[in-house]
Amino acid sequence: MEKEKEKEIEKEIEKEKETPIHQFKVTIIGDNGIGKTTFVNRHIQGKYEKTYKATVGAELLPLSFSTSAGIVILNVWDIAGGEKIGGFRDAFYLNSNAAIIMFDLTRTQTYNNVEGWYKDINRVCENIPVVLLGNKCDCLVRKIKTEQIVFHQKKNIPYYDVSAKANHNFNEAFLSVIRTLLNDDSIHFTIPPKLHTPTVVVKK
Ligand SMILES: Nc1nc2c(ncn2[C@@H]2O[C@H](COP(=O)(O)OP(=O)(O)OP(=O)(O)O)[C@@H](O)[C@H]2O)c(=O)[nH]1
Ligand SMILES: [Mg+2]
Repeated sequence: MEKEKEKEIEKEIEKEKETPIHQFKVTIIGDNGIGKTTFVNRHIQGKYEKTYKATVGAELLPLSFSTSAGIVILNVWDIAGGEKIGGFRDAFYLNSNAAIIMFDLTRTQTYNNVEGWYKDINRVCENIPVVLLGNKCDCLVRKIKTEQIVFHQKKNIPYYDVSAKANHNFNEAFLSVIRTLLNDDSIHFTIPPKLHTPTVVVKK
């Protein structure tokens, strides 16, 4: 009996050894107060903040995903949007493998600034893969209509309406980042990421 158990443990260890582990650095940027910190912290590994506390400088949040291509660890650098584009952020951008650019669907100016953020990160990380997210789609005061969002079409990058509060398209957004990073559109989650309970519902 003991021997059987030992064998089973050995098998498990072997299986784990065979599971590939991929690690990437992902930087999330966009104006202040658009929900970057709230969004990345929906993943249960992250801490959960209910009140708005502006990020100071940058915070690193390692998020782990179980996928058909193995374990994918995204070291997400959540960068404060408060100060003007350029300047202190360059050091945080260095060696990013992908970027998430976010804007706030309830504030038009945050969408108008997307181009600036795109240029800013491309200055440091040339031709970096980017996924564009429009956050707060749970809000009834949505100011930017779907047909007005065209930046992703110009750049040929993925776009998702998301809501950090409703967990809306969280999985889709990160799966898109992972697929882009591993250059494989067939990748899927083998275990869905554990997320904090949504606090609002998105009306379809
Ligand atoms: N309704 C709604 N509010 C949200 C959503 N996501 C974030 N918020 C709110 O927006 C505010 C700002 O969120 P943060 O995540 O701190 O914004 P940030 O982009 O990290 O801001 P900086 O750190 O200053 O760059 C907070 O009050 C959040 O509760 C969402 O999906 N829906
Ligand atoms: Mg923040």
